Amino acid sequence: MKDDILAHLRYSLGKDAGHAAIYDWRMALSLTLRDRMMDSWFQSTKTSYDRHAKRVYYLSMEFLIGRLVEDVAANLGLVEEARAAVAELGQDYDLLVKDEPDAALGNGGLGRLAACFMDSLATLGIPAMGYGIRYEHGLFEQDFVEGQQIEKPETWLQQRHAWEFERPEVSYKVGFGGHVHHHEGKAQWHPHETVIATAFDTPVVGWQGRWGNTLRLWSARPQKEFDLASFNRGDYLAASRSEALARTICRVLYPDDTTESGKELRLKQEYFFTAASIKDLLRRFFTDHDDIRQLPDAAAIQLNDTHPAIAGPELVRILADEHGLEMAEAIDLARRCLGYTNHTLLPEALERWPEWLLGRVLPRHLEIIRAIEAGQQAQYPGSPRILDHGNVNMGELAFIMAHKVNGVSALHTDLVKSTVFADLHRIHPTRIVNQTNGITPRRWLHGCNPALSGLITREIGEGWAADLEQLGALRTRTGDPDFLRAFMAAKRTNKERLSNWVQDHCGIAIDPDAMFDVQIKRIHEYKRQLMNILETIALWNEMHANPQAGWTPRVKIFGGKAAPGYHVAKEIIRLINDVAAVVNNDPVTKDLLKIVYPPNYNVTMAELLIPAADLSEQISTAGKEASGTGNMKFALNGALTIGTLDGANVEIREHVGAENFFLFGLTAEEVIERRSHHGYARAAIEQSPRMQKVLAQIAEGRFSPQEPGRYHGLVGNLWDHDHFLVSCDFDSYFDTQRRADEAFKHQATWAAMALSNTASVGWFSSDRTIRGYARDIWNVHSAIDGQLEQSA
Ligand code: GPQ
Repeated sequence: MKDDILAHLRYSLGKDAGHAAIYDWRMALSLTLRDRMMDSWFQSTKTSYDRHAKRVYYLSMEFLIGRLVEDVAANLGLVEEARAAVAELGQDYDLLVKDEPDAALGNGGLGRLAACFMDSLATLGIPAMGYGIRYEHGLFEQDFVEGQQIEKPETWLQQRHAWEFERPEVSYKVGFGGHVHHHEGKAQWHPHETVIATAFDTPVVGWQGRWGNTLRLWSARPQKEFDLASFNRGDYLAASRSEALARTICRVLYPDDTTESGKELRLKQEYFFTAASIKDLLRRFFTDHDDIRQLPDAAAIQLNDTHPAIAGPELVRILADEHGLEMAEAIDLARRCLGYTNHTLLPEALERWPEWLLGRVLPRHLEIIRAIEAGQQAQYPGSPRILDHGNVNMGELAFIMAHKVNGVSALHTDLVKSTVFADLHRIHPTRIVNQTNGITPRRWLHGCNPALSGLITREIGEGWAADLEQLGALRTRTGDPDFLRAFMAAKRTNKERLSNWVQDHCGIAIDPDAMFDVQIKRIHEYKRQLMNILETIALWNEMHANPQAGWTPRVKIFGGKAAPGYHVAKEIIRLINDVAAVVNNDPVTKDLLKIVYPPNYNVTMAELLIPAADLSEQISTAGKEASGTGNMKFALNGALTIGTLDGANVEIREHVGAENFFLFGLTAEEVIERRSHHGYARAAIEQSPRMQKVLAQIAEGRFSPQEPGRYHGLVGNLWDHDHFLVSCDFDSYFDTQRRADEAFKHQATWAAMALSNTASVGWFSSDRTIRGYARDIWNVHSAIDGQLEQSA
């Protein structure tokens, strides 16, 4: 490996060892590791072709990948060898790892789920391809200036991306606008503008390198580079006009998470990558088929939310307009290929496009959507409408065009059936299925937590990384004091690692013996970071008034970004930072409470924080969090959850046992009921002196003395509206936190509870999730023997 690294340094980077920068060494190492994936990757492709295997096509606007060096090295079993080779070359392996940009081509849970799925598909040996967009700029970089979020462009592609292969020969035209020509019952779309989609492939090799799939991200380039005639005339702007759309389409990831933004460019992004992906999979299909009617036997196309929902009409367009199928047959055939995953019930997140806009950008698709609508209405009179009040409802479109629709946790799927898609569910009672989310144990335990995974492997062997339910064997160790001590020693190692990092990056000294209480996720009102910071203030008040009362010292850790246009979320960020500035400087509570909010939370930061957490905050208003996946990562790494009966919390609690989970708050049903009471928030606050005091302090400017009125709006909204019922759950949350304090004082019992979590959440592996999709939705098989036989 040493020789290979040196060869790459010389021949791929053009440097000799004496002149190489960290970047060069990191690239040389990455390219060396990438080489090691090739045999398995080629072999997998060949096997898929030889067997005419059905493939999964996972269409997603987001893949939140993070760094890859360690991930790839671990999957290939090359970590030790790589570390040694780099050391022999006089370089620091850990520094090289840290030099890699964090690929943030996603916002949050939805994008990270797609990345975990890619890992599991490869580990399970399921022939699959992920399709997405190669954004030039991923999710913005967050900074805090005077406590306020500032967004800066992210620049991961300013350096060469080590893992990808550009495929100029894999290019397709994608059209926009123009008109439709109808002649003798045939329709032909003549787009006004065309861009070229070019593939960039990243190999994704699963555990132990047994199988490799491809993540194919599309980049746009202009059809005509530039207009030489205009250029020669000296009209430089006109010369590059055709470039503008292409350059813009892949420029940046939309930073809205579970909030719709409705911009024309976003629609173009969605169609751009969907159209290129469909063309690509059809080209592959026709290499070994000649009858388009066999497509459902060869391709399972999964829509990650409605973002690629235009795949339905696009496939119908190709089948009808280019292959001459009757509209009804085209719709039916397309449906047999398509599955749709719903990730939210929040009404503001359900995509709707104005009909005029969709018709202008995709005129033929609008006609096809009308035909789909007409077919649905003819067969099921009174069916919910796709086209409605001048809008195109992408949820209804995706539902009607999919043979299976899934929710992402048991509760969420029930709510999908009883609320957003209740009427469609009555018409199609077998279409909705549940697939509870999962996480890859390779990144989220093996990779991020060497201390704990080393201990586990010594205890039960290394099979758990590909069969996470083996962790169940650890349940017998919850009564073994020696093992519990070792388990807590691993946690302690991770807490020290984090404490050092917090000192270096935030300048705050935190005590590894304190309880590390962590809430990391996008900032959103329904996730209730606001309730967390209110509880922190209440705790501080009581600690300050009575510092000798035997408190459990705490470090409250926050991480997360707000969508740039989401005003309330940004106020919450500022409040957390304002409160931190006051609390962290209080000499009375200095050994009892600290608040840490490092800017720019991302996958890499999660890998540092999660292994060090004692308490995992999963406190969304019941019925609002579709699943959550951070909740699973924390439990796997031995944190206890404080949480509501929401999303996958419900199933996590069933697995780990009610006695190992700090439950509080209203249920989803109670939330709905409570909302029907006029003035529920005011009534709740009036019954809570503790909350009243906190709200008064904020409103009086205790945390913003330079601008006492800064949070009038935020506080006023809690009294008068409080749509997410912070007021109603506050007291029960506070009391439950104090139960957690008590439990933490008894470290031996805490250790047993924490270990019960690690031992009991093997079911939340994304391998289990993918087996479920393979069986219930895709009807695909593993090319590695025995891989799908484990329980799904
Ligand atoms: N989710 Cl609709 C996102 O991260 N972005 C989105 O745009 C939508 C959903 C999340 C959802 O909030 C979490 O509860 C899920 O665990 C996650 O998707 C994956 O299903």
